[in-house]
Amino acid sequence: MTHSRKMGLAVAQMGPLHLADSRGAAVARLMEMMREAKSRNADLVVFPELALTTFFPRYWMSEEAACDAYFERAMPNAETQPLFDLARELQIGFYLGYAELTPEGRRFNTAILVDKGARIVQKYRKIHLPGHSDHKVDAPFQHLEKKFFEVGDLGFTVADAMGATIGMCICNDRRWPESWRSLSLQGAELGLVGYNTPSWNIHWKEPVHLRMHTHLIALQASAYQNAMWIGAAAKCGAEDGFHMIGGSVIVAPSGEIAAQSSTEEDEVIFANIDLALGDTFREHVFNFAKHRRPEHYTLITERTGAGPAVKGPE
Ligand code: ING
Repeated sequence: MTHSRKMGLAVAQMGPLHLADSRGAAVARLMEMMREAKSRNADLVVFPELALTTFFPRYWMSEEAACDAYFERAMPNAETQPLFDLARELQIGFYLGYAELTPEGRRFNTAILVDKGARIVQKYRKIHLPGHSDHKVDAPFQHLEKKFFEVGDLGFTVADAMGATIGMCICNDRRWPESWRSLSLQGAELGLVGYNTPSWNIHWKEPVHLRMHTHLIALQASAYQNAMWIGAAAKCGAEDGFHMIGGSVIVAPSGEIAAQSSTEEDEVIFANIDLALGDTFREHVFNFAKHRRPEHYTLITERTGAGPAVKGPE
């Protein structure tokens, strides 16, 4: 075991943000949790995906209407500057998810990593966009991420900040092993992810407990298979009646859950993580350089959907 490399990691879970809630109200709640995270001696606090507004892709509207109501044209901006100022005052870094409208008019589901000096050190734009772009008029709600967002164009990247090599992804990305492996192949030892996960499946009668089950196994498996700590922050509870799961967690490189939320409200969870724990897994069982065989993995990047069987040697 290498010498310990401790870091205070907080995950700030948000309860519902309703249509009627202003960005100012959202930021005030984020600031309150940032203060609590600091009081727990956190170096970094993870906020959810789309943390400034309700999960608006559940509603059918034009892209223009969505942009006017839910997208940020700059970051920081007037509403979020107080959060950046507080981060600098408290000397704490943070991950923040929000809807990004670029000066060129492009729309992304975005997350940023901000360091203790309130400098944006990394930006990530969501690559795996779930849902649909058509209006499902008979569905109880929509999931229009494919309508409102472009596929992220920044790839999966890592940054060295707060004493760790940190990778980011967003929500549905956490269900795809390619996301986390792309980060761990760059040395990420801590992965951050915000999410908004409806508890109700509009496609088939999925038992509701499975939403939590698949959420947790995706994160626990990914942390273990990539020898990384993962901090995952939910926005959850019933937003204007539309329920989303909680289950914010801090997962260790062993795959064990080090901390988990127990409410569907604003709740800060914390763990004093030892980044050195991942070193052991990277040195032995997941020593990529020693054990991986990419020459046998080509299907993973050659194919998008499943295709015909690859015949073995006759
Ligand atoms: N939400 C959900 C998520 O991946 C989803 C969508 C839920 C897809 C369950 C598949 C299964 O957690 C977002 N925002 O991606």
